[in-house]
Amino acid sequence: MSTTITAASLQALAATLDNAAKDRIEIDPLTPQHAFNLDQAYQIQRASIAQRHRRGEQPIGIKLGFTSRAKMVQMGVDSLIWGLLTDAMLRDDGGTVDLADFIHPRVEPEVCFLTSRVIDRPLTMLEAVGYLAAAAPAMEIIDSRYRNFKFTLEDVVADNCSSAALVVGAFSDNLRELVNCGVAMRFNGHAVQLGSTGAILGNPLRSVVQASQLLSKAEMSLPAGSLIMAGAATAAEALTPGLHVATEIGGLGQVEFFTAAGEPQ
Ligand code: OOG
Ligand code: MG
Repeated sequence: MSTTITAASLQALAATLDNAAKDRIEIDPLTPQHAFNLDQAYQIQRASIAQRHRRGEQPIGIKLGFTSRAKMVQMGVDSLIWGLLTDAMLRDDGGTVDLADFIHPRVEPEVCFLTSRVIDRPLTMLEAVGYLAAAAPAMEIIDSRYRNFKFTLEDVVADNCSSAALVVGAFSDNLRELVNCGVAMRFNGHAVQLGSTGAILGNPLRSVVQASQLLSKAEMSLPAGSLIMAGAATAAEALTPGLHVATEIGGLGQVEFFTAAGEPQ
């Protein structure tokens, strides 16, 4: 896409997305009005996360998106994407998630890695395990700022890949046997999504390899002790009040939360 969008416009779009997330107000997709390319979409994403950092939020890691066919098919987007996580997005395992924090939240089952060393170059599959301390069952709550969760690749990247919140279960050092583990996400005890960790790029460790390549291309590094959300193993499910939401991953255990409909602030 050829474009003449200015740095000032990129900043303005970042502010629009940051405000939409902060005030929980859905907006129309940006690309029909503003022609920006994928590189510029990442610039908008970085600028909108910089606003969060200015408000005191701390970086905690990164997330990958569209690492499974199930998600690509659900959202109609077929490229791997990545976004930035902050501490304000963390919710407690076993705790209550207030749906008033979101516009139209959905939940998806993921694997979360904890890094043990700084990642500052592209890693191979063989090297990846050596950069990780642990893995945990996790869920991501996504909340596109765009009306009806409808967006182009550039739109969703600018919107920090729909990141809204994450719940991470207990970490274990079982890193080598994650290739084909059963994944079950349940609402009030009923399975709503069933799948396998193999749906995540064939092996969720491949998300770490991909993350290292994306970081390197962006000339960024990831400190030791960071989280890497590997991407959803299945399609996402809409959240409603009064749910007990649990995800069980074979070999990693369970992560859970409850939903409540609080009053919007
Ligand atoms: C974009 C985020 C995709 C994943 O795990 O695939 C994602 C979206 O679905 O709105 O987080
Ligand atoms: Mg996700």
